[in-house]
Amino acid sequence: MVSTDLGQASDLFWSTGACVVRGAVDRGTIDRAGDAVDHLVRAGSLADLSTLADSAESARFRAGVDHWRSDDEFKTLATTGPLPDLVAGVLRTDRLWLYEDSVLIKEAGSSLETKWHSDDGYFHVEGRQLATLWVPLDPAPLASGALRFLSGSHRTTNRYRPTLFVTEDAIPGTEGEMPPQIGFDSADVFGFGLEVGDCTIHHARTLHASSGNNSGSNRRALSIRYCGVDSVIRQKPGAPGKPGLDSISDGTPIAEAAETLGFPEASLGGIQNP
Ligand SMILES: O=C(O)CCC(=O)C(=O)O
Repeated sequence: MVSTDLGQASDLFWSTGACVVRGAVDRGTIDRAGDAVDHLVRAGSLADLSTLADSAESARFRAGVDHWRSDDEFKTLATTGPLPDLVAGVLRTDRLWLYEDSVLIKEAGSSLETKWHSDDGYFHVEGRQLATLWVPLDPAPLASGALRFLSGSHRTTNRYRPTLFVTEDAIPGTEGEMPPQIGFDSADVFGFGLEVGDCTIHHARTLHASSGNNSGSNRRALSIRYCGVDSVIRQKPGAPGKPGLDSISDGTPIAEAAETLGFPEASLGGIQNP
């Protein structure tokens, strides 16, 4: 059982598009996630995003996606224990499905920024209750590349085109407006320096970005994307696919689609919803 003021976090999330929850992820969960991530690194299973930006620097930005499909530890972390409870509490949903997990390691000294983008262009779902949980596995001051958010951007009616993440180039074949690139010192941009045990949760439509890692230590993070009960399938041309998606019609509620897609439903209940 985790005690944290999820009510306040939820209010912040719905008013600004993102929130921080401090001290809510226990050491055991962090250690298990850290071991699982280190295993991926040792196995050479992560992609090198730095190559997309033609970066020759020795510090790299490495990432991977959908580890839960091949490693039960990632599935357990994403669907049981404190992580899904925090997201369900903030989204105010009594059912929650895992859409995708990602591992993001920005090595110390990597100058690669994560460019401003919103997640919903990459997701084949739509709805109000869509969020990404970002959990650092190492201390993550803003200088290490903890996320920055554009306040209120989750309320936009714009649909942003997914990009290559570390460059402003759009993924070929995708649709939408190009996301604006915003200075980190702009008045509407906010972010949180994070300790191990803290996490941020942002709405799928919130514009967000991160700096290079100027902190002197590697920044490992787990990013987990979830759908609440009001989500429906909406295919986005050109966005990275998911197995089984072709057999599902747009508008199918997530509770129905999840069975065909194999998206696991989280076990909720460790934290009281606000
Ligand atoms: O870790 C990063 O630099 C970016 C992560 C991100 O944009 C996300 O998880 O949605």
